[in-house]
Amino acid sequence: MPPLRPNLELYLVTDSANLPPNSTVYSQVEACLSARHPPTIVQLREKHLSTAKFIELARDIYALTSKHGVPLLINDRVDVALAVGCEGVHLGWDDMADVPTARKLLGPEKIIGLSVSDHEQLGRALGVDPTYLGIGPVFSTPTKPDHNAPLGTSGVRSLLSAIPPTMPAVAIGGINHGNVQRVLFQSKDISGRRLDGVAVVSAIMASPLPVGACNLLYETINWPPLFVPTDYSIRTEDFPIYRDNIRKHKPLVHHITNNVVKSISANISLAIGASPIMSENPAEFADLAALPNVGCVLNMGTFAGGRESQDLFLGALREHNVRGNPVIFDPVGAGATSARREFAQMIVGGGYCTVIKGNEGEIRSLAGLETVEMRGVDGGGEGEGGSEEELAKLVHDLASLENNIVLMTGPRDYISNGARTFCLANGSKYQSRVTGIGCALGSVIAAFCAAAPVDESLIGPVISAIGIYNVAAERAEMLMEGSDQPGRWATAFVDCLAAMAMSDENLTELIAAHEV
Ligand code: 3NM
Ligand code: MG
Repeated sequence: MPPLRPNLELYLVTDSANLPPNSTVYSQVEACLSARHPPTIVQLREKHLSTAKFIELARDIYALTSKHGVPLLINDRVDVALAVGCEGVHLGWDDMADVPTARKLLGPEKIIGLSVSDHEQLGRALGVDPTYLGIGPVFSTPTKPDHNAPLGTSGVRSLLSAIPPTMPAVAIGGINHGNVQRVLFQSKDISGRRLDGVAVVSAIMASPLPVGACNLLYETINWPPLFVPTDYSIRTEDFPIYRDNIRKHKPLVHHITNNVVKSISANISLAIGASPIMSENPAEFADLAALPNVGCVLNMGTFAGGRESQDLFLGALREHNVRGNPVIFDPVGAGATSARREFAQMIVGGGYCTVIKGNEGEIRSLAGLETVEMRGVDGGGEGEGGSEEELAKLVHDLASLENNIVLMTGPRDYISNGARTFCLANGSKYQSRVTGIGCALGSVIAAFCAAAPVDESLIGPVISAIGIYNVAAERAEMLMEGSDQPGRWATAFVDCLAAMAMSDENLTELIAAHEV
C-alpha cells in the first residue's frame, strides 16, 4: 500500500545549530509534541553528525514522535531511516539516494519527500513520484546558508500551479508567524491550488518558547489574515458615501513616493480632505500604521535600489499589512529596466498590496508578460495596446492571481478585483501632460480606501476615487475653454477636486463606468 497522504500542515524541521540556551534538539522536539497544537510531522535534519550518533538521536526522537502519533522523516540519510524504522525520508538533489533508489530501499509504504526550487527540478521531481514536495526557499534564510535563490510568494505560486492536486506540497525558507498567513494566502493560484502546509526550522527550533511557537504558528495558519478581502461586491449607490467618509474620518496617507511628485501628492491629498505624511523613516512605520484610518502609498518612481530601499518599502508594507491597512502600490516604470521589474516583483512578493496601480506597460510587466518598449517612466504602453476585452482580461488575470485590486490607467481606466472588471471613461488629456497627476491618484485611492469601513469591499471606494479624480480633471479642462494651458489646468484641477470633495453631488451619476 502506498503511504497515506501525510498531514503537512505544520511541518517541523530540526536544527542543532541554532538552539536557545540549555536546550537540545531532543528537548525542543519533546516540548513541541506536548503543545496544544504540535507539529503534524517532524523531519530530523543533522548535517554534521556521525552515522552512529545520528542513528542514536533518531532512535530517541522516533520514540518521542511515535508516542504522539506524529510521523518522523530523516533528512537525506535513507540508511538512518532504515536503521530506525521511522516513517520516511526527505531528499534533496545531492543526497545519498535518489527517489527511485530510496523507494527500493524503503519499500512502498514509506514517505519520501523531495525538495524543488525551480520548474526544471519540478519537472524531474514529478517524473519520479515522491510522496510530497517541499518548495523553497520562499525567503532568504540564514538557516541554510547555501540555499537557492528565494522564490517569493509568486515563485511558490508559479511552481504550485504546475503541481497536480494529488501531490501534496509544503513551502520552506524564512517562514515565521509574522509572514505565514501571507505565504499561504498569496501562494494560492487562480485554480485554488494551495499549499498543504508550511515547514519551519528557526521559527520553532530557535525559540526559547517552542510550545508557544507551535501554538502561535498553528493558530496563525488557521486564522484568515487581516488584509484578505472577504467581500467582492460593489455597491454603486454608495459612491457618495465613500466621499463623505473622507470628510468624516480625515484619513492619513503615508507616502513613500518619488521625489518628483511629493509636493503635488501632498497638495492633492489636502484638497480632498486627507492628511498626507511623507515618511521614509522606518523607526516610525509601526506607530503610523497603528493610527486609525491610515492608508499607504508605495511609489517606486525614484527608488535608489539596493538593500536600503528594499528594507524601506518592505518595512512599510509589513507594518501596514500587520494592521490590515490598505496599501496602494505604484510600480512606476516597472517594464522600463530589469532593475525596476525585479524591484516591483520583489515588493508584490514581499507583502500584500491591496491595490496595484499602473499603466499598461507596468501592469504587463507585473503580469510577467512581454512589455511594449518604454522610454522613461511616463509614457510607454499608455493604452497603446489591445482591445477592451484584452485590457480587461489583463487586469482581471493579474487581480485574481494576486488576490487584490488591479487598476490600469490610460485613456480609459480598467479595474478588477478578480471577480468583477470595469472600464472607466472619464478623464482629461491634460492628466498625462503634468507630472505627478498620475502618481497623486494613488494618494486619493489610498484616502478613499482608508476612510472606508473595515470589511468593506474596496473596489467601490477605488472606483469612487478614480471617478472623482477624472471628473474633476474634465471640469478643469472645460475651464480652459479650448486653449492649451497645462499649467493653469493643474491649478484648476486641484480646485475642482477640492470642490467635488466638499460637494453633495451624487457621484454615482457622474462616474461613467461599465462592467466588462
Ligand atoms: N531547506 P528557516 S530552506 C532546510 O529551500 C531548508 O529547500 C530549504 O529554515 C530549501 O525556517 C531551509 O529557519 C531552511 O528559515 C529553512
Ligand atoms: Mg538535503
